[in-house]
Amino acid sequence: MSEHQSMNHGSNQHHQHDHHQHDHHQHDHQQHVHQQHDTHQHDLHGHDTHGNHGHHHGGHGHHQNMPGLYKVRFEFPQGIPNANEETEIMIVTTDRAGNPVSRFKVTHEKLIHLIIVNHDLSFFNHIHPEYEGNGVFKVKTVFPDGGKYKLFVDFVTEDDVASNLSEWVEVSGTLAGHHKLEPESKLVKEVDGREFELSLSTDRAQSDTVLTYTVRDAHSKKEIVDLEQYLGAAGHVVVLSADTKHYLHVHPVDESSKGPTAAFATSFPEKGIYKIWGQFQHRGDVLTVPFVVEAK
Ligand SMILES: [Cu+2]
Repeated sequence: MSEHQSMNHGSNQHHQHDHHQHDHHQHDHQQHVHQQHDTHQHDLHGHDTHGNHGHHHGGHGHHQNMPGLYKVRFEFPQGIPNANEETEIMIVTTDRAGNPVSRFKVTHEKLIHLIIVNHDLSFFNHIHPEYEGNGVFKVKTVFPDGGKYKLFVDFVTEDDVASNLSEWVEVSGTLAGHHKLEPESKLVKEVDGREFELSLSTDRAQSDTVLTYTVRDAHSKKEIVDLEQYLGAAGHVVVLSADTKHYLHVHPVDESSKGPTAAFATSFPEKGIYKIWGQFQHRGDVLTVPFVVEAK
């Protein structure tokens, strides 16, 4: 299967959201904490048995950690979505009492960020739904195949609670094959004429890890030094564990870097396979760069 990717993204602060709940591991430079809650308690999130990993929060915010304060519901006004058709997604945010969330803060140039992946992480989409009022956002997108997709939203409210909420949804249509994620031995990839090389300061789980991308022209191999800001930062990185349990949204150490390198500080919450999507902008092109690594 080809790598389906699309890209729009926004984000503008040093922070990252790990989608997992229970962890006592915090980076010392990180003050800002996030509400994390999976709307589906049956899956691997949330209050499960996976002890010691989880949320790593980057950045300079002052967000509070108030798990379960907000909830999200994903709806399809036109009914069950079909593969390859334009589909409207409605995102309904509420507090615990069911009242709409209304006071959103702009983060990374947007009120809300939606990441969509499929079951085997071969599909990745990062889009920005429009606010309709009353806690409701809408966006149109296309799911390329039938099957399960996981939707993640990131938003921050004016009470400085950062939420990352997710849910699996089902799309009808022909299923694509399931491909097992295999870690790549060589972390070099060409995307749209640019070559990205990824290096990890360590591949150890539960350690501080710096992901450093080096960007070159794919043909001349000349280093690229005119990366553009992409929604307010040098780049954006989403890290997802193969089982989708751990979701991290990571922003660069130096937000104003123009290349040839862009570094992102994170931590793999536990051993296992992760897919990492870096998103960059160069000469007007948004480039989404996937890599698969194993944290040991
Ligand atoms: Cu975004």
